[in-house]
Amino acid sequence: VQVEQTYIMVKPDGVQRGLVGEIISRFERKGFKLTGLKLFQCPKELAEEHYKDLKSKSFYPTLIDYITSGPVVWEGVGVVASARKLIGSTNPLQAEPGTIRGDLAVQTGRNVVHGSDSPENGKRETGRSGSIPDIVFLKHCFSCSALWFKEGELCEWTPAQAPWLME
Ligand code: YYY
Ligand code: MG
Repeated sequence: VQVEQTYIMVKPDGVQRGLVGEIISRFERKGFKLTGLKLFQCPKELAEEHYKDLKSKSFYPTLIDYITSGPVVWEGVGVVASARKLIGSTNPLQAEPGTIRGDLAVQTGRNVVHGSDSPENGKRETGRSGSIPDIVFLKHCFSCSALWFKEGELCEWTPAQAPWLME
């Protein structure tokens, strides 16, 4: 099975509104494994690098102003696409009930959470990709740095529930 990483960020409005536990809880209950977590004040340069693909957009300056965050990383089988479904549409008014944005937000500019949009960006944002048991990969990933996590900030562990989640 292909293990992917995604970078989930509770955005500043989510932290201010006391939704960190609620949002993390949804990923925990789904069965994804937490591999890194930190509360972090995002410098402007990092926010600009993270959202560099959106630089030409009219909302870019307000987006950069808005982002200062408490990031978390999750990993699991197919976690990138699955996390995007749990999060819901970018515009919370179009997000389905039951999704994080559908349940907890009303405006695109205050949509409480970020999730990587592809395995490639999951790697760019967390510093990890590929299958965890691969020793060569582990050596590689622990020596590489990513946008949001430094070397040594991600954990390697086996959840006790693993055999009850996947056959
Ligand atoms: O991946 P996702 O967060 O769902 O949307 P993106 O298209 O990557 O945009 C990133 C971020 O920018 C979005 O979460 C809110 C903000 N934004 C905005 O303020 N106004 C828009 N029309 C589109 C996006
Ligand atoms: Mg995006």
